[in-house]
Amino acid sequence: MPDKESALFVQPGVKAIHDGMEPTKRKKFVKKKKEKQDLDELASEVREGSRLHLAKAITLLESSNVDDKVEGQELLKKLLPYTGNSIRIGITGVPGAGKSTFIESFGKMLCSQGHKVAVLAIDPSSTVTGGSILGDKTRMEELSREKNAFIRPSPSAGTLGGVHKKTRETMLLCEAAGYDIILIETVGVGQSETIVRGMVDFFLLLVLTGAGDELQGMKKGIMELADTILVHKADGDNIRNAKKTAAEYKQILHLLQPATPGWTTRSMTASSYENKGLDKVLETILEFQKQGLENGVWDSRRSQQTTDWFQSMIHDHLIDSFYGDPARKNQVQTLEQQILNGQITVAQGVEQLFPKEAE
Ligand SMILES: Nc1nc2c(ncn2[C@@H]2O[C@H](COP(=O)(O)OP(=O)(O)OP(=O)(O)O)[C@@H](O)[C@H]2O)c(=O)[nH]1
Ligand SMILES: [Mg+2]
Repeated sequence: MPDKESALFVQPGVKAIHDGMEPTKRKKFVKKKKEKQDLDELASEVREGSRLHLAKAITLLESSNVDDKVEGQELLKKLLPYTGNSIRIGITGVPGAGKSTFIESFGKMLCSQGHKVAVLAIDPSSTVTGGSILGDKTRMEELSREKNAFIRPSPSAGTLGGVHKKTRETMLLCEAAGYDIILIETVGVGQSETIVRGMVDFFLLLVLTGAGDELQGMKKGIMELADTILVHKADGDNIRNAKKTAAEYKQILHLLQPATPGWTTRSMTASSYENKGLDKVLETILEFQKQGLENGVWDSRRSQQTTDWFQSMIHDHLIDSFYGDPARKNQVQTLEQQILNGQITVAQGVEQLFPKEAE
């Protein structure tokens, strides 16, 4: 042993914890029981119609945090028995067609008749810019003051597919909260209207006058998604033109495939500024619902939509789990190069990714 004075001398330690204090057990992270109760509480607050709690619940479902995701789904499961009791209406049209203004006027009319109205939006631009709904919030100012209205901006993050999933879940929460009319606004560009068609009962297409050329240019595909085409801004000098345009649409609609079996797509005019024609729109929607419930189209469409939703989530999950593995990504890149170099065929590349189980 080196001399005590030597720098190499090591003082023999004391047999105790470093500071001589009693050791304390490290607390393991215990998930609080309380959270489960909170979820029940949140569910019942949502059901009682608290807008604050509804917003909280939606935020939970939109969260990308792993724990939140589990809780969000648990909450949704609790509320599932109370969903489905609304009329889900999709509203589309080119930018500036007046969708938000229509929703404001139509929503106010519905509230005044005792309905509870939830407004959601799928806005492809907001997934990029982070929210053009800001303008809508001011545009729907009067509706947002109604105690029977709930306006939720579109989730601003994620892919269109992700936004669509969140909007569906939000819709279910709103139903559990007692909203009997759900209005979903989407801009009539890109794929968003197909996505919205896949989650609503009734699809309304807002168009403007100017007929002729515009009508020619209008994508047949969008018209074939609509249950009603509404020539909007039918006020002032525009009334005559709007009526003419509506008649022209009617002619064209005869030649198209209807969006809903057994329902002839209607064409009508309205003005949100003057609150004209809005009652007719509601009347049409109610007639559509009545007919759909009678002939079974209403329920079968909803079942189909849920099945499609499930399938598309499986699809998303497969893609995510496949590309989520960095080794996979590298392998794909290497194979891609080999394919481009002519070393292997495309089919061989795929086979290497998914080798057949040995028999
Ligand atoms: N004359 C007339 N103008 C209207 C009517 N409704 C809306 N507008 C006007 O049309 C413009 C566009 O209205 P918005 O409600 O923002 O249209 P939008 O379709 O929601 O537009 P985006 O959300 O940008 O796609 C605004 O300047 C409105 O004031 C209407 O009934 N009559
Ligand atoms: Mg708008």
